[in-house]
Amino acid sequence: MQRRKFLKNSGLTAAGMVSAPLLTSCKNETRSDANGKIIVPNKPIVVCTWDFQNASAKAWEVLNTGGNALDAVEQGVRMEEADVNNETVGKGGRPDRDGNVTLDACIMDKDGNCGAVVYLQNIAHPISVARKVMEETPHIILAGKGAEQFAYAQGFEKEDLLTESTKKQYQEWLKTSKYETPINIENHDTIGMLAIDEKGDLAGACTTSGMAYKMAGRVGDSPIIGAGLFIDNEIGGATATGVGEEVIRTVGSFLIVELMRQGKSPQEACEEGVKRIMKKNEGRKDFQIGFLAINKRGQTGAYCVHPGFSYRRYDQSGHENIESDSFIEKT
Ligand code: SD4
Repeated sequence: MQRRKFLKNSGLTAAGMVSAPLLTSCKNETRSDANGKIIVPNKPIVVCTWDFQNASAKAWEVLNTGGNALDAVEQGVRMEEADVNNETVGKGGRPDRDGNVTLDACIMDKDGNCGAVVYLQNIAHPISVARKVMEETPHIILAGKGAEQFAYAQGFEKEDLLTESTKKQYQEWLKTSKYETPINIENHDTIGMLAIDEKGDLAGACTTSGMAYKMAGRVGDSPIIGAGLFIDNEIGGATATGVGEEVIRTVGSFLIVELMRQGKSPQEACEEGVKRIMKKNEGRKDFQIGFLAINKRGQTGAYCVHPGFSYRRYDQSGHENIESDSFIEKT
């Protein structure tokens, strides 16, 4: 049902959107593809992993007032980094097995510029530090203490990221100290966000506290360009959530963008991405991966291993939470 709804919506034309409540003043230019078929890009548009309403609304606000995609994704995901009730991203994220909250994030723009921070401590907004790495340094990834020092030099404040709630949960966890990768943590998890602005340019951001109770020093897919996030302004973008080790093994987001380059729709590309992972893990059902993709025309798609993953989409027609189809069927 959800899938059909998605397919129907992905075919919306600009004319079909005119009566929608969130209509913007932007003009969707009409172009044709190689076969002469008329293309009406759906823009601006923003999508994010899971049902992060506040984050996507913030990004939409930026896009809907003429802001660019890069600012939209940064401002959008910052909402989740700041929300202490979200225990998988930013401040209030669950710690590693030593009790330290270590954050990973990356950002990528229309020109292929990118920045990332890994194993960052004491800073609530890793996405903004990642953007600074992209814009203010000759590097792409800064890690650990170096990233933290760089953040202070850029004016970021030191903050304790552990909350009463996550401290309590950690103390409880210590009783068994068992590392598990639960499926659909809290039903909202790492946030990956993809946007196309009024000019038709893409950007993406991904930010997380990683897998709870991971080994000290562990870095997942989320800050790795090509794994947790990839943007190609000619083709589209993709982002991932779930067990990062599996996403890295297939360079998931890059794979999905390349599959779209070869002509697959975002939906088909996400499905193929998950299938590649499952092929390497035959018989395993103990982990979740969710992929989300958008193409240059503003068509979107998502696919996951276990039922339960969804994504929120904001465009001129309004906004909705779209349930993703899954490799393992709903029972
Ligand atoms: C990671 N992909 O660190 C992230 C975390 C995540 O469900 O998305 N968890 O592997």
